[in-house]
Amino acid sequence: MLLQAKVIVLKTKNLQLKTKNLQLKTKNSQLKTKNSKLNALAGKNTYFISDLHLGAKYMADPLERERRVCRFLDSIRDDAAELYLLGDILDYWYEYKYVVPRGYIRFLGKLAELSDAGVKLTWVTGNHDVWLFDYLRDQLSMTVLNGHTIVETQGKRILISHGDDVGVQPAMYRFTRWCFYNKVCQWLYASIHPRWTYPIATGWSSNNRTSRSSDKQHDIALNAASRLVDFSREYYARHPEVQAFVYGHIHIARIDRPDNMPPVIFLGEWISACSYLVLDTAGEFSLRYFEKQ
Ligand SMILES: [Mn+2]
Repeated sequence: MLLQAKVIVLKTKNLQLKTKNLQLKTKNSQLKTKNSKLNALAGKNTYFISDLHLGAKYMADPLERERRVCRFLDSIRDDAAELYLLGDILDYWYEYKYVVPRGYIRFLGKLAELSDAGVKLTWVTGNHDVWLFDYLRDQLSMTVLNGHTIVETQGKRILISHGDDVGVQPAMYRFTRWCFYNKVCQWLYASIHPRWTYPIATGWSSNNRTSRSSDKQHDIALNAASRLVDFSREYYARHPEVQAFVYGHIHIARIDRPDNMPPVIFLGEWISACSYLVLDTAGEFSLRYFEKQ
């Protein structure tokens, strides 16, 4: 009897040891994967783009623009550790529970390729691509952020935002933005057939861009830029650990270096200029233009 009990105890102990061994092996292989991912990212740059407005009706050749964006993504694939998409990437997008809008095939495929190649993707929603929920997030294994966030990349702490959620904004704009992000409003909107909402949303988006003269648009953008610099200054006073501010939204490509504070960077747009920002491994920012003509 005693011998039998001893055998059982020994068998159980053996089983426990085997389980522990298996757990250690799994942990080891997880660490190896993590390590190899980190090694693959070492020595690579961080890229930022915004305001591609893909699919916008007012673009002369939306498909050509999408192809150009794909050529850009190809060009950074082997050199990018991270890619930040700071909003208004798609001119209109609404993810329903069971279906998603048509279009953007090449672009989304290219993002999937980058993601599979190990490039870390982060998408901050803008005022045109608010309704990005779990579909693209899961399909592209990316992080989706709503509103301004501090991120750390290349050893730098950076505040990123599309630019529509910070600084002084008109009350009407703040109210519209609140509705856009409100779960009840989203549920009500999603319950209307896209046959009705799609033309209204895309028509509104295009009207916003084409109803004002380019001079007027430029004035509005310059005002918005100075409000964003003011916001950054105030934010930096409360959070001195921030080392840069990066915004989209205003369609101006510029690096501001105000006195006694970190740089404030505006990413520009891809309707005509095709600008993007690179943060290299030395921690230097540079604004560049893709296929500049
Ligand atoms: Mn915007």
